[in-house]
Order: sequence, then structure tokens, then C-alpha cells
Amino acid sequence: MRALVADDLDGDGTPEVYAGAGDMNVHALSATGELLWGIQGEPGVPSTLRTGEPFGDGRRLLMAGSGLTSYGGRSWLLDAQGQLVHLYGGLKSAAVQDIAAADLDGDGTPTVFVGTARGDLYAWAPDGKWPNPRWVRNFTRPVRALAVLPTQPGLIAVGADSGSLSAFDEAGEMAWTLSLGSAVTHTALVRRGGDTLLAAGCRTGEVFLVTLDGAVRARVDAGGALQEMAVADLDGDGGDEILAATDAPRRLTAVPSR
Ligand SMILES: [Ca+2]
Ligand SMILES: [Ca+2]
Repeated sequence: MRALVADDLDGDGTPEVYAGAGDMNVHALSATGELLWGIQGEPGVPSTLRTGEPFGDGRRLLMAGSGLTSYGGRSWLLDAQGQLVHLYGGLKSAAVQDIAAADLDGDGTPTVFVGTARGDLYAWAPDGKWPNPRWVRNFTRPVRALAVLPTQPGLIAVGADSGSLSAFDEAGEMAWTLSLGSAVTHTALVRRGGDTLLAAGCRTGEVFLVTLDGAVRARVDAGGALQEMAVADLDGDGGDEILAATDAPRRLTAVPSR
């Protein structure tokens, strides 16, 4: 199993579970664990699964990206019934690392952002076709993590192995960039005292808290190689804790919100 996401794509009030597996299939399960369907969207292991509304029409769709063993490095959209809605890419040998869909400029049309192991961030029109993305930016090293920033207008934040954390508007103009000194592998939005901040987790285990206009506010060290990061308000005080799973040492650290 390479990727998991739960969302109510069919809108019946109960989430389904979607799993990307090593058999190259995306599997859908009901909330009670019943297998609904499994389909192969394209040759390659669906190692990235996200959900969103890439057409801005209220239709929630599954956004899947090929990672391991992919030769195409493509991304595709599936509906709740497992029907292929659209395919992006032709990104030869570039494994997809993260996908996000957002209408950052509020014009009613979202953009589908795809970050790849070749270091490219592709911005696709929802119905865009290879080889004509809206724009491409290259980070020289693999792109690892995307985050949609709730600014006005919105921005897409991009973390890359080069250690850069950057934010772009929907037209592809860079709003700000930081060099964090170590590969930025995870990003998440964090609530702190009425503010929203961007947490950027680095491979070394350092987690930077960054304002949405690109200023480093704090840095904590999870003390090991970062494997996975999540945020949750564990103590219910209105501020999010940051959960960091590390290797060497293998442990789970909760960074308190205060
Ligand atoms: Ca449902
Ligand atoms: Ca837009």
C-alpha cells in the first residue's frame, strides 16, 4: 500500500477510503471495508492520492499520481465510481510526488498543480493536455510537497529537495522563496493563536514554522530523519500540535503549540 485517502466523493454523507496499491490499482472501499472497485488508471503505482474539486463545479474527484515503477509519471482524475475523468502528463520517468487543485485567483477556474521527482511543478488547466501545461517551474531537485495557502489571492507553496520553500500565484509568479538548508519533504497548515502558519518539515527532522508571506517564525527539531508529518489540535486549546514521525531514532514526537 502506497497511498491512502478518505473522503466522501459520492456525497452520501459517509466517507469512502481510497488506496493506491503496488498492483498499480486504485482501490475504493466503503466506510465498512467493502471493496467497491479497483482500477488501473495508468501503468504505474498510484503512490500519491489527493481529493479536490479540480473543475470548480462542486464535483469532488480523486487525484492520483504515478510514482514507483511509473514510466509515464502521469496524474489522473477519477470519480467516485472509478471512471477516468482526465489524464495529465506524459512526464517521462518523472514520478509524481504531490498534487493539489485550487482556484487561487478566484476566477472560477482552478489549476491542478503536480510536483514531480524531476523537480518540476506543472500547473495544468483542469482540462489541460500534454504537452501544454499553463506553466512549469523547475526546482533542480525533486519537488516533495505542495500546500495551498489561504492568502488573498491564494498561493501554492512548494517544498523541494534543494531545501527551497517557495510560493507562487496561479499565474506562476513567485511571491516569496526561502532556503531552509535541508530537503523540504512535508508541508502542512498549522493554526496558532488565530493565525495560520505553514509548517515545513525537512528530511533532517527540522520543522520550520513560516508565515504565509514567507517569514520564518520558529524552528523546532524532531531529532531524527523525518518520515511523516501531521497536524492536529491534540489538547483542544485551539492551536495545532505537529506530529513528526522520525527514523534514527524511530519515534513519534508531538511538538506542542506553545
Ligand atoms: Ca460516501
Ligand atoms: Ca483560477
